[in-house]
Amino acid sequence: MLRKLLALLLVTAALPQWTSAQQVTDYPEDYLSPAFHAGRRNAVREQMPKNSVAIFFASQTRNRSNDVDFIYAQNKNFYYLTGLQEPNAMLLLFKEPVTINDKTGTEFLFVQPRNPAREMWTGKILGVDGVKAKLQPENVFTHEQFTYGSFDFSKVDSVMTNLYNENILSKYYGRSGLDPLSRMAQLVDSAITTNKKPNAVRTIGTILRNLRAIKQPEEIALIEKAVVMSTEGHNGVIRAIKPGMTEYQAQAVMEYYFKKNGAEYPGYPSINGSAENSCVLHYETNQRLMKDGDLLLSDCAAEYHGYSADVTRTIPVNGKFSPEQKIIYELVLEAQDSAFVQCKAGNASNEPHKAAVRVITRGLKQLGLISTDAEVRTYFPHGTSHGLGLDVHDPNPAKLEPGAVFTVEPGIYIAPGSKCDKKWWSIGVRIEDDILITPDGGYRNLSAGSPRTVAEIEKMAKQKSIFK
Ligand SMILES: [Mn+2]
Repeated sequence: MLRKLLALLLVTAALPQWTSAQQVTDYPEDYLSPAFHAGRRNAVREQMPKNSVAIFFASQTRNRSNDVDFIYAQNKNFYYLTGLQEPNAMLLLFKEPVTINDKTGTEFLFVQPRNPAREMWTGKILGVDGVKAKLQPENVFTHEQFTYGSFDFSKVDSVMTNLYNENILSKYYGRSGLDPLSRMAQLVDSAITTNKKPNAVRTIGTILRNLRAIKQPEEIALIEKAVVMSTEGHNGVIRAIKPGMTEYQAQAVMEYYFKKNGAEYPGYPSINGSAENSCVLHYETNQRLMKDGDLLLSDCAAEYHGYSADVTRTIPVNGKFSPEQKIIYELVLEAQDSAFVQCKAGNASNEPHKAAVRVITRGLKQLGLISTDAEVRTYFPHGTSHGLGLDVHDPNPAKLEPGAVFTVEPGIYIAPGSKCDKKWWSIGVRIEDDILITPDGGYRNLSAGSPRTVAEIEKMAKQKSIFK
């Protein structure tokens, strides 16, 4: 009996501990505020040319198969400017005030109307009143209220539209024309054409890129939360991993921590590549059985309220690096450390990359893996940094300044069959951290909560795991 009780106690102790450190109310409340979005709209408008209008479309739903859609993902520029997480919507931002449907102003948001029958299946639609109350834009209408002639384009010299990935209107008016967003795009197009200004469509991408490259304090707070969820996941995997686990089980451990902490999604498909798969930069299959002596390259991070982290750790499956793995690992680590030194305001944003390349080139030459500088790209074929924010690959300023958030992620990948001694084969190493440039002339490593050195990783690998 006592033994049974003891066993029960042990089982109970091993269960995951549920806490709500992130959340004390029924629903999360730490979203970006209406004032944040209003501030971003003002910042866009300030940079728009005279007599211009900027048009932003919400993302549409996308079908996965039969009657099942992909999980909805809002267009990030639209989210940045509105906070709205629904399809079938359009934002018009005017440089100067205009009158639409008897309302005069510079901001007009058209949204999908309430639909009780549909809401019973797929959840609440905010509708005009809900959007007004929750997001507080200047003027809100249903998308049905956007009709041809509802406003006069003749005073508009330039139409600036969407996105830095999808910056052409034709992307929309080439569609079926049946959904509300497509219809709105057609009406905008007709209005522009009627106005006989066929060359007046410009991209708004540059303005958005420049604004999004420097993060506001509210954004940094959300990125930090996503990063902490991610480092907790990496630490969970370092403790849990052992020979006989599969790559997808390592992924399950990782994503358990994301969900436990309130992340809506992974920020990108989780990359869990062991042995030869560690040499595939964006390996997402995650199907292999991991063995004694393998390395696991785990590039995984959480997304929280639209903001993504991006963290990579490379760890030995059996808890201890082999001599060859350690040599390559510590070369990548040295490259990352020397890249960190270049993370300061005023530096060009490619300085960290140059520093990392210098270290890896020198190291691979010393090991006899390459003989010329140019060959470094054989084993280190990617850049060291990209911006991080609403997109996992977010804009980064050309010159670093306070508020810039970006990755530092050098790597070395020696695939089987590489022209070198076989002892190096199947060693793929990337170490990736998330850096914030601070006003004091330095930086903060937001992902410092997960170990990077060989000694620290091997020590953590010996710690208890709820999954072992
Ligand atoms: Mn990255």
